[in-house]
Amino acid sequence: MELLKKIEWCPGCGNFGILKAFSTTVDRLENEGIEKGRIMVVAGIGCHGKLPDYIELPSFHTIHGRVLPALTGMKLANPDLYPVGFSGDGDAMNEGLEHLLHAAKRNTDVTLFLHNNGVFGLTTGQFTATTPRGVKTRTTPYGNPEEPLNPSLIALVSGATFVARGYAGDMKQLSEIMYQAIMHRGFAFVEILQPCVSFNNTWDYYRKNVRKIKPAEDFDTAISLSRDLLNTGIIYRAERETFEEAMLRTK
Ligand SMILES: Cc1ncc(C[n+]2csc(CCOP(=O)(O)OP(=O)(O)O)c2C)c(N)n1
Ligand code: SF4
Ligand SMILES: [Mg+2]
Repeated sequence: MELLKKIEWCPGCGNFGILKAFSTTVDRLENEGIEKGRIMVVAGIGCHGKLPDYIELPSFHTIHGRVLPALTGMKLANPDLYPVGFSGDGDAMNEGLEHLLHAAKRNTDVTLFLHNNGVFGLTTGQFTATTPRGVKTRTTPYGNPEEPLNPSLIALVSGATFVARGYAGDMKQLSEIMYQAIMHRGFAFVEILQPCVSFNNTWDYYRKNVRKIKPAEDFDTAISLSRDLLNTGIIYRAERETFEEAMLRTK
């Protein structure tokens, strides 16, 4: 897929890998007969939120933390769509955390990609709910005193029927995860480990430490796989009636 205009992310940002993996996924979906007009993109506010500016797909830039309500509305209004959201750790785990819990609980048939860089990037590096303990940021100059939230674990225990963790430095694996997530029937949640070169540069750490896992065969194993923040791959998938199916059935 053609990229639309000059990209404004900092050189070396992990978002480049996410964009590349997604554009490969869209090409694959198109080759398999899913027209581009059916893939609807929604982005939150933050550096991640610029992603739709660089791809040729119908898109909607929503307010901070509200990617999931927009995706849910789109799917309800037109079940033929494949609504795909891009959110940040601040966007999804601070401002919009409640929406993640409810989308997972409902099993709404949309996909959410969470760019987890452990900081509020666009606003120049304040700590977020996923910043690891001890990390120094603009707002935690002596080190973050709080334990971080684990997005994949939260999605899992809230009822998401597809949970995966990808890494911006492994576009091949990430693109395969993205494809599987978009094709999944039900709520698909993908946390993406995304180095922010300017405010939380985790490239070296991830390069040395991320590992690949195979999907868990049961829920308890999925819980323990998701607890290790360096495990990447599809963690869990299950079948359950979706929110839209339940809504249309009860109409
Ligand atoms: C309700 C609200 N609160 C705060 C802001 C200011 N704000 C804009 S972008 C941003 C940081 C976004 O961080 P994250 O979601 O992690 O995305 P990143 O920039 O790291 O990709 C914040 C706090 C806002 N726009 N709206
Ligand atoms: S501030 Fe961080 S997340 Fe934002 S574009 Fe730069 S490197 Fe990427
Ligand atoms: Mg962030």
